[in-house]
Parts: sequence; C-alpha cells; structure tokens
Amino acid sequence: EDGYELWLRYHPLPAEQRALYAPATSQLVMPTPSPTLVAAKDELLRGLNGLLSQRPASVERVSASGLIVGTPQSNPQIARLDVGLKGLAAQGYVIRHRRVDDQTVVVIAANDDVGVLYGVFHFLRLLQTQQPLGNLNVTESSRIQLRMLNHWDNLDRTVERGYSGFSLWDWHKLPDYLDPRYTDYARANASIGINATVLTNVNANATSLTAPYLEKAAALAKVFRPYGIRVFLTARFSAPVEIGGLKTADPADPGVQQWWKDKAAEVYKYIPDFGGFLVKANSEGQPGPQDYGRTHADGANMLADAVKPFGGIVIWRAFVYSHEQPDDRAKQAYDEFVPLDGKFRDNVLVQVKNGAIDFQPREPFHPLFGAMPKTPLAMEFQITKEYLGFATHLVYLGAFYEEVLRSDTYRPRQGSTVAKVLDGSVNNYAHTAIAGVANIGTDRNWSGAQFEQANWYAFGRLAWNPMLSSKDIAEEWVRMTFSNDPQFVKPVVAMMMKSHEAVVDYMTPLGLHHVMGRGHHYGPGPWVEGGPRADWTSVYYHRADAQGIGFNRTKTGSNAVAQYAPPVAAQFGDLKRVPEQFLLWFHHVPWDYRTQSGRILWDELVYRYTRGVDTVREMEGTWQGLAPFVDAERYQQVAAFLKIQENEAKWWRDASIAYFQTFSKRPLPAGFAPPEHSLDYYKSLEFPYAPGHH
Ligand code: BDP
Repeated sequence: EDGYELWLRYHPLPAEQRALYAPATSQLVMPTPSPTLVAAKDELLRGLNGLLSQRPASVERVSASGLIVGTPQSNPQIARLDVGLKGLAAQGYVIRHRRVDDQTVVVIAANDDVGVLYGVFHFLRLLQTQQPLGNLNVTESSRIQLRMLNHWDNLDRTVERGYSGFSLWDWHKLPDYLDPRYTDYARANASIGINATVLTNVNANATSLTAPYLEKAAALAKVFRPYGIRVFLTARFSAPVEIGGLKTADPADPGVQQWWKDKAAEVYKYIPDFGGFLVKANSEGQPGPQDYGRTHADGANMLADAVKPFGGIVIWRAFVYSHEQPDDRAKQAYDEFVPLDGKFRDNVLVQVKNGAIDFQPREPFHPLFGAMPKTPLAMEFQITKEYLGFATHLVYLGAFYEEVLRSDTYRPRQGSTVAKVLDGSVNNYAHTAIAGVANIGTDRNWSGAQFEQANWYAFGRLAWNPMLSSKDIAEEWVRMTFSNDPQFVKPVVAMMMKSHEAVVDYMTPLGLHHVMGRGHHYGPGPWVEGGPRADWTSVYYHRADAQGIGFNRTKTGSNAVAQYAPPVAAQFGDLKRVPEQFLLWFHHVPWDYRTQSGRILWDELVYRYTRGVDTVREMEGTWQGLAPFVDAERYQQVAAFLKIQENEAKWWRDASIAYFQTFSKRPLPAGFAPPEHSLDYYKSLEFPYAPGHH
C-alpha cells in the first residue's frame, strides 16, 4: 500500500464485524436525481462493497432492514418521515434509526444533497472505525460556512512551500483531460466537510484570470461541484495592468473598477458558482491598494463590488507587513486592520493567520481575533509544514489547531474563544470561514508522508467543528488509515499527541520563534543576520545577548502585548504569569532566571531541546513495535522518516545549543551531552535546493 487511498480505505472488516453490519445494509432506498446524489450513492456502494463485501439491493420500499437515504425532495420516504430536518443548517445531516414498513432502517437525511453526501461519509466512518450501530442518533451541522483549502500552487505546477511533489492541477492538459485524481481529491475533501478550494497561490499570477485559464479552472470546478466544493481563485491586484492593458490598478479609478466588474462577469460565465477572490496585497512585495495611497478596505471593497452581483465574496488576507520596518513585525497586521473595522463591504472576510508572526511551530493566537467585531474574520492555518521540518517530521498539527481554537480572546468577555469568534457566535458574523494552506501534491500518498495525511484530515474535521477534540480526531484517522486494533491505535494516537510538543522542544522551546534557515526555513539558523530586512533574520526574533534571550514585547519593549484584551495582556506581559510556552515570545529573560521546573533558563533550554530529541526517539521505538499491524511499504516509509526526524531533531538541538552557548557562556547541565560538532560546522551547512521556496 502506498497511502493513495488516504482514510477512505475501505478494506474488508473482520468477519465478526461484517456479520454485525451486513444485515443492517441489505437494502437501499436512494433515488439519485442529481450528480451529488449519484456521487453519494457511488461512495456508499463503494464503501459497503469494500468494507462488508456487500452490495445492497436498490429497492423502492424496504422488505428487510436497510438504508433510506436522501432529502425530502429526492426521496419520498424521507419526506414522510419525521427525522428532525427542520432548522438544520445548510449541508447538515442526520443519521437515525427508524421503523419503516415494519423494518428497522437507518435513515441518512439532509435538506440538501451535499448534506446527504456528508451523511454517507459519516455513516461509512462509523463502519470503518467499527462503531456500534445500535440506535443511531446523529445530528451534525457546521457553523463554519466556508471550510476551505488554500493551494499555494503556481501555474508552472511548482508549489510554494509544498513538500509533496508538484501541483495536482495539470494546467497544460486542462480542460480536455480530467485526471481521475481530481475526483479522488474531491471525495477526500467532501468526506471531511471541506467545501471550498482556492486553486492558486496567494503570490498570484494574473494569467490565472485570462480566458484560457478560466476555462481550465471551470473544468476543475465541474469535477468538484457534485462534491459540494466551490472554486475560488487568487486575484493579483495589478491584473488590470498586466492582463488588462490599463495604466493603473488604482481602486479609485473608474476604469479599474469597471475592468474588475467585467472580469468578474467573465469568471462567472465560466464558473457560475464561483466562490470569489482570495487576495494577498501589499505584503512581501505583492501589489496592492497602498501602491496608490488607498487602504486595504478600498482595495477589498472594489473587488467585493465586482463579485457582489453574482453572490461572490472577497477574502482579504491580513498577513501584511510594510516596507518601513517598525520596532516589531508582530504588531503590523493589528495596527493596519483594526482601524479598518466596519469599513469593509458585507461580502468581505479578512483572513488572519493563527499567529502574528508566521506559522511558527507554536505561536500565541493572533491578537486580531476578537478585535474586529464588525468584520468577519477567517482563520488561516498552515497544513503544509513550512517551519516544522517539512513532510518528513511527524508532527500532528491537530493538537496545535485545537490549542489555538480554544484560546480565550477575552473579547468582549471571558469565554470568547478564537473558535467562537470564527463561528460567528461572538460577533454575529454574516460570513464564517476557516482556511488551511494545503499540503497536497502529486506524491502517491498525496501529502508527502503517511502521517501528513492526518493534518489534512484534522484540519477538515476541526473546520467542520472547531470544538472537536484533536485526540478523538487522531483516533478516527488512525483507525481508518491503518488499523482498528487497540494495540495499534492506542500507542499511535499517543505518539501523535506528543509529536507537536516534541517539535516545539527541539526547534523553538519556551516561545522562541523564526530561528530557521533563511528563505527555505529548513533546519536551524539562529545565527541568521543581515540581509535586506531585519525582520527576516533570526537575531531579530531571539535577541540573545550576554544578559539573556527573548523578545521583549511588554510595556518596556515593543508593547505588542497591549494588542490583546486587558486580561490577556496582563497575563502575557507578566513574567511571573506568562505561560512558559510563550516566555521568550514576550520577554527578554536573564540566563539565570528560575523557571517553573526550578532550573535556570539556560539549563531549561538545554533540557527542552534534549527532551525533544528524546521524544522523537521514543516515537521511533513505538513505531518499531508496530510493524505487525502495518503493510510493509507504509511501515518502512514511516520508519525511515522517523529516522530522518531523529537526526534532524538532534541537529536542531546541537546547533541551537552550540550557538546560544556563545551568549550564555554557561556549561551544559550535568548529564547532558555537548553538541556533536562545532558551531562553525552547523553554520557551514547550506541547502540551496531545499524544496518549496519561490
Ligand atoms: C510565508 C511564506 C511565504 C508565503 C507567505 C504568505 O514563507 O512563502 O508567501 O507566508 O503567507 O509563510 O503570504
């Protein structure tokens, strides 16, 4: 097995389990008047055939136990049953036991076809994870309207920060050839409730908005449509100049406004259910409204007006930092966007990264969450592991997503978690969205590594319901992807759940951040300095000196803490109360500062770096014991990648200790091995062909 099947791995269940499930699925009442229902039925039959070797008889009325599936419109039997569809949100579904025609049946029902498809996937998941089917009573719907993937895919098929091969979108052969993989991609996403995809990189190419490329995008949209997935594109702000022949892209210029209106109309001719535009503007050299003295709101609103007549939306990214380099990059998005709250059109969302710097192994939640009550904010997580060891390091991000989603913004009051800001319950947002930067490419296993699939999976499940437990999600995924055997499930879930803390330990313990190799972000580079921008170096972020280490973001420093609600600011700003995981994020701390363990800061750093490496070794040991439960191909790949991770964790530890010791000038605590090589050796390592960097 190469992992291609993902978690939709419908391999035969054990005989006892089949014997339990087979009678419940002997007949099927499921008319399929729409492509989505056809897809749902195909999936159901494929799943039952694989899991149970069962092909239910398609009937109009049951004469034995079976399944009744559909909407009140598609299936007259569902119209007659009261299964509680009233008030269910769009794409929600129910799964219930009922007595129909004197038979016990399972009803999978929804108000819309996509809900039915989701219900089918849920039902199959119950079988795949070997759940009891007695008295099913499932009601599911999502408060997050847009659960979206952001592909950072270029038209030449390279993927920015992609570590799993090339882009799935074969632009050259589109629209004529539709790779069957597009359908499998759609199935996988639909199975976890993902309903939107941005096909193109945020560092956008205006060519994607020309007619030939719109035709190609339309062909993809057509494949995805039955699976409830809407297509979005990134919009390059200077497109009117680059492909429109205009002299300016100034959003106040009537000619520019008209150009975008015409362009939107053209896009909707190709893709009638087009979702809208995602825009990165005035960030890292991308063009934007500020080039013309206009604000982010001016730019977003112009595009919003263009897509409005067609029901489209604009997702404007808050990942901005300007050319003038102020004292602390962490403050810039907040400073630029909070004053614009209330100035955006009602079809604009602002998409905010989970933290204020940039997808670090761990960051405190972004202070914008909760701070823009009049502007729907979308979450941007990164699924691809740009700063976390690329695809080879086993890091389960579900645990980190959960940590962020459950963080309390205290805006406007205690209990206003990031999840509640996102789902609109705090500020009554009209639009809600969670986006993830995809880790998907042409590798047979889709994500570059078997365990990377878990991050795609966890992202989708948490976007559907941000209150789910990441541990439960990990367990589902392990059961579906590998095995239901408790002797396998338990240790693997435990390994996944400690993997995030491990990477934080060996890369960025105690709130360190942005200390990776320059540009590619692969491997340790705490010594990185100089170059075009101070805030693209490591020394800017860790600020190690003879006295101590860490970025002072308190009142006596950059005062970035003041961007949080007062109770949060008070906690983060207080050396005694700041959660230790963010210690050096917010404070410059003396080397001999006593940490909670009783160790001084320097010793604690060494301890954590070492603990990170030790955890990876434990993970390797765990995996070694599990060979009997996994096919050889997937077993070997995971084992080999864990070895890479171990070596690189040690590289991180040793290089970081060797470097920071030049400031702390302290010995390693007793019993801790010195770095294997000299600091010069680590500094000399270079990776000109590290993947994924533009
Ligand atoms: C950074 C990446 C860069 C992206 C940028 C973004 O290094 O490749 O273009 O974020 O999100 O993390 O726009």
